[in-house]
Amino acid sequence: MSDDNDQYDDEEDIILSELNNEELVEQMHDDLYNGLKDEIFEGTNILLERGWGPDKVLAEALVEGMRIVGIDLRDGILFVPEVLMAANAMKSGMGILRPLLAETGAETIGKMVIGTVKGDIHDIGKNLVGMMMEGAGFEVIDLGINNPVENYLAALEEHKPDIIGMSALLTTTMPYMKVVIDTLKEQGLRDDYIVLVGGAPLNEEFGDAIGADAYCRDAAVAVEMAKSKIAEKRAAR
Ligand code: B1M
Repeated sequence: MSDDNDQYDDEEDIILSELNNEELVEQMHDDLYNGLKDEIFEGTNILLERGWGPDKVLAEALVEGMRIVGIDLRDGILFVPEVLMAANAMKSGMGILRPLLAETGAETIGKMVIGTVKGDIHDIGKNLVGMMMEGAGFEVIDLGINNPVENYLAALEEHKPDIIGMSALLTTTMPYMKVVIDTLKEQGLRDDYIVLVGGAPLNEEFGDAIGADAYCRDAAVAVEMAKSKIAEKRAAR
């Protein structure tokens, strides 16, 4: 067997369960980078078995790994197909964490319709927000990706939520959030709902400028904001 093959065998021989937590998290960042779905699934389970909370696994192993992927995509080191594989790998870990995060919520404290806006197919952050909201006791109706304003309107009619959540990851799609808010205003519906927006390219100033109730930096902020805005609204009634 050649040296090259020996090296390959060494790489194949990593046994995730034999790594300590720090090594395992680092390995998971690499596995996420390389789009290794099964390894992410296994690593997620190992960390949970070792007593890590689902929120810690999510933040330290998955979200941090995805942040590294994002930097290399930006710098032209990774390309879309590789990033898609990384996103798929992340989803295999999220599939395990979703019910665990949801378990902590006792009763429904409000209802949210959430979707990624028209032209945008990024859904990892939105899904995280949905999971964390479910975990906090909200009922979440997920509209998926690429939603024109009609989808939001139909969902409001059907589900009568307290909150509309919109996600956008592209500078080219974030202005569409204003289209949705303006349509709500035109139809006299704006004040019936709390509108929360989020996504990496947004900021608080943008949220204010388009007339949202709040910009949410991350999923944890989304949960806190949802709770406080609902409490405010109920107190005002
Ligand atoms: Co895209 N992509 N992508 N991508 N992608 C970004 C966003 C980008 C910043 C990468 C880069 O250049 N560094 C860049 C946007 C640049 C810009 O607009 N200025 C970019 C680009 C350019 C593109 C394409 C145009 C690439 C191309 O085709 N040339 C293309 C666009 C397709 C389209 O949408 N029409 C594209 C495609 C893709 C993939 C399909 C390959 C894949 C998406 C897979 C999927 O989502 N299923 C992908 C990915 C994975 C990324 C990066 C690497 C990671 C995004 C992510 O999942 N982050 C991203 C780089 C980056 O952001 N670092 C990038 C992890 C996630 C947990 O964070 O989504 O920010 P985030 O969500 C957070 C908060 O923002 C907040 O809470 C979440 C959890 O804490 N939040 C909300 C989000 N939504 C919220 C909603 C709320 C509240 C809070 O409502 C209440």
